[in-house]
Amino acid sequence: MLYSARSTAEWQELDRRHHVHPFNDIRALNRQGTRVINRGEGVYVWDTDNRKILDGMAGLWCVNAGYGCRELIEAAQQQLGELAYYNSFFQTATPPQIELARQLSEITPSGLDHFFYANSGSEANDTVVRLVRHFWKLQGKPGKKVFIGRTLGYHGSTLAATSLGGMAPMHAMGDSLLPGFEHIPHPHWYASGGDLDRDEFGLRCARYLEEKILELGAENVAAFIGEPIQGAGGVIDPPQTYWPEIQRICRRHDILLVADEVICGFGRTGHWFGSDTYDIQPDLMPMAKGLSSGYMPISAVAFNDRVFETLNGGGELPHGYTYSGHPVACSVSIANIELIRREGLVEKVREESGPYFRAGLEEIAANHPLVGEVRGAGLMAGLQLVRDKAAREFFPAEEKVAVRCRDYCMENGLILRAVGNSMVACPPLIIGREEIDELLAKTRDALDKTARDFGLL
Ligand code: PXG
Repeated sequence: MLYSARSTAEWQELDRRHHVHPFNDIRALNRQGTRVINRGEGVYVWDTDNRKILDGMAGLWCVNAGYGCRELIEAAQQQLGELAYYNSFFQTATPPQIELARQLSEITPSGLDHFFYANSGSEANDTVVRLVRHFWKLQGKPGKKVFIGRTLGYHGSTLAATSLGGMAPMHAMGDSLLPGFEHIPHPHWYASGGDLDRDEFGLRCARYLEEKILELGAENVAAFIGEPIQGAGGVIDPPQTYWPEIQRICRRHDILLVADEVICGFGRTGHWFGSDTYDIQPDLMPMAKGLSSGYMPISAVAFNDRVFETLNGGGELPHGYTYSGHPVACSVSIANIELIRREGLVEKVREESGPYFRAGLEEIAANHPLVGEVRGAGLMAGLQLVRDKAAREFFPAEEKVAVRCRDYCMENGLILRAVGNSMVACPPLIIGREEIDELLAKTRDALDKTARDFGLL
């Protein structure tokens, strides 16, 4: 095995000294010591103490094909041997770039047939911001610049992506909220629905968009961006009334609609894209993560004809990255899409594993004092932890109830995420029934231990 000569303690010490971790309280992490992961197979990863852990988060919402997938590995090896790199800047292209775009046009919602490549979800969303503003200028409406996103939306960590997102601590860090970005409330019915039923609440939340557009003036608004289901915000699945109304409002005011598919894309919700699950017809669609199952960094933005033709008529497009459409990442993505198709993973998630997983979570929730709500679609789920189910009373943030539960999961050999007061799960799409059973049993045990700690059991 590569790099296996050091002990866990040695890795931890070097990590402390030299490696700055993203999204961490670094001092707290250093006190505790990093868990060093060095192997993966199927839905499991192993750490340097040889502990086997069920990865209920598919890495970071991305390893949809599972670990150790031969054909993805071989696609990378073969492409590295044939042509490790070439750019697409100077009237050149590579076959994997072209073939991947062709295959994407077959699986993305109809009308989205043109693709620009980048290397991460953040870069895809920066691309959206630059190209959408460019689009409106070319349309003769240079005033249309403002982007409207949502609270608890997550679109990445570059400056523009941070601004599109609605994560307050990220905005606060180094004044990262750029001018020209606005946010409306996210549609979490269980937390904020009050006396409205789910569908009424969905309409209410969508109409915040219209109010915001009227406040700003439609002549100043470029686009609305939203994840079909908000992932990093805690798997917030909107009421069925929400997206149709958002779409109607965007069309009515000639605002571009951007569906951020970085998490929802490539089968996660039981359809190829979250936009299929919610019947959204976006103008632009950023995607990443599941595009290559996380095996290589790659992202893309899909455009419809209107956006594409307008950009085409605009002379030189002064935008791009050295690694836009990296041939190795494109080859791996092609192999990944072929695998998803051949194995029928999207249909499996929709008809078998997704409903089985959901039924298991619903059963836990029905009998557990700590779980107020199950959210999500397909193999993407959020469990809302509550202090009092009947009164729908939440825990105060400082009690860190979900972090406690997450730590019990890890003691059980299961990785789940804690987001606010919710537990979040997003296992590889190849997960089988027995592995789902294991995930559910370990989750239930961790919930029991947490409930005992908080006096609920
Ligand atoms: N859009 C969405 C919807 C995402 O979930 C990004 C864009 C940015 O992608 P990159 O590749 O630039 O990271 C994401 C990323 C979490 C967590 O804690 C989620 C993400 C990234 C890091 C942490 O849930 N999602």
